[in-house]
Amino acid sequence: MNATNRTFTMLKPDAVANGHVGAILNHINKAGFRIVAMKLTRLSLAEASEFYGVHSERFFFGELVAYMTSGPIVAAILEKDNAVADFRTAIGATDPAKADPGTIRQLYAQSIAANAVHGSDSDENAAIEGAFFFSGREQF
Ligand code: 3AN
Repeated sequence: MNATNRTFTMLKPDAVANGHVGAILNHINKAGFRIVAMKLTRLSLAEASEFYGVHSERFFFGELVAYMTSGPIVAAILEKDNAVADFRTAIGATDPAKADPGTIRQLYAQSIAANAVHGSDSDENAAIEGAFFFSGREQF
């Protein structure tokens, strides 16, 4: 299957710390995504700064990097037809207060920074972000 059918996600430190990993993975599977690769890991400051480099000029960059390095995360590559767009729908708006009912962020997120999950915003970024965490032989 080619890259247009894959997206990349992270279950963020709040989701892991609050014990929501199982529920969120269940939600992801029930929404029709297959887990292609997955690991529990923790980002260093350098890794988080590189991963979020596109946001380096935004006012919230320091907070974002500090937050994303504050505890373990679950990184995963997901596969489904129309994966990037369908996963953005499944997670809901960046601000959980604005996320549609039944979305992952509405159900499990705390705030704009601690918003439970990351989802790639394009096929190109899905491929870049997946490769940031996983080699080809770690993808099933
Ligand atoms: P999304 O993750 O929905 O694509 P982006 O790309 O606008 O959202 O933002 C990237 C990440 O930066 C978000 N997931 C969020 O955790 C964080 N973020 C966005 N806006 C803010 C903000 N105003 N304050 C703190 N963190 C923010």
